[in-house]
Amino acid sequence: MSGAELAEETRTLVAAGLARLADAPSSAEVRSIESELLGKRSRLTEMKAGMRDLDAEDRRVLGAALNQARTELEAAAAERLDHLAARERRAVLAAERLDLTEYQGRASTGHRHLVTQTWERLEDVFVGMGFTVATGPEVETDWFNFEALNLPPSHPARSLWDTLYLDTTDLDGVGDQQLLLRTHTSPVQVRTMLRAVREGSGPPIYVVCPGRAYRQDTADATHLPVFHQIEMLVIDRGITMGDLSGTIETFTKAYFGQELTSRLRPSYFPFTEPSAEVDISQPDGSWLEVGGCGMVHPNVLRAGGLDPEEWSGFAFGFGIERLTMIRHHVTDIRDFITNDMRFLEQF
Ligand code: FA5
Repeated sequence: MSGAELAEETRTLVAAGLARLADAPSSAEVRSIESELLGKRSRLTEMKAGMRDLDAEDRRVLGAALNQARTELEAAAAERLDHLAARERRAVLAAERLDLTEYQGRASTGHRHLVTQTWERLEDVFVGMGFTVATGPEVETDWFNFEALNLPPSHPARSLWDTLYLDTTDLDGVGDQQLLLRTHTSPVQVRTMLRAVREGSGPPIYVVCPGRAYRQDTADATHLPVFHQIEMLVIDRGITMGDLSGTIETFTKAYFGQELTSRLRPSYFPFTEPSAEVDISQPDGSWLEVGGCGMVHPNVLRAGGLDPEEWSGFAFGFGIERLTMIRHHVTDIRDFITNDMRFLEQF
């Protein structure tokens, strides 16, 4: 074959190669076409090797054609690789794209968080039952959180609450008071008694105290390190355990409806005697613990400035998140704090 004929063949090979490269669906395919066309065993390499048998003029014509073929095919392969890389990048970006317009045009007023809604509903239910609402600080003294609740410093039951203590060494004016983040809303019991005595407004005392509590608990399906409780305190003359269980059952029906019921399981809290754990029935027949309760211990009445011979009372402390979980069939308490709109919008 003459140099001109061979050069013609290179142009046919290049045209076919360019068409295949333009359609190659992936970068792997581009590389395989490239090696098929330009590699050691390709027709173009074979032609190059055969050049030594040609005369000078044919060799020049074929040499130029082979150079041209290699340049064109390599450029086309590089261009196709660039194109595919850009397309893959676009696909990744499209897959990771967040559609922020999803929330455009919707009512943007928002609404109260489900736990806040429960907090407010609970206040409504208890106010409807004749209670007033009291509050206390989230940063507490060791005395209110523990000692006044019949838990002196060395009491082993302190380990029931994994407490977050505050380092007060650099806080002028605090003195040697040990400050902590309250582990429950029970310190409000003693604060309320002392205030009632100081102001001459009671007893009788019928209050509920909702608020935040803190523990070194690791988050799991039923625990958070920061959560909410609602405390109830009743102090009057001749209060019995029957009043306590009756109040809890009245509350259960008022808050959850007639079909749910409560039960008390004997338990231990240093600030109540006797003490019980409160469970509420679930629609599937199981029971979920929502809090603790009991008759106010005489030492707690004394810390609150009241005479245990004259006054008696009961108290309970419920987890607000747990009550919310039962009422709204939430199975993982962590859903309350992850701020996933798909969860929040349901309530
Ligand atoms: C108390 O905190 C007692 N102060 C309750 C009490 C009050 C007893 C008055 C007697 C008289 P306890 O540690 O069991 O008890 O917590 C009460 C409820 O708070 C639990 O049943 C649960 O509903 C809720 N709770 C406790 N820890 C967590 C937590 N880490 N995350 C979410 N809820 C919690």
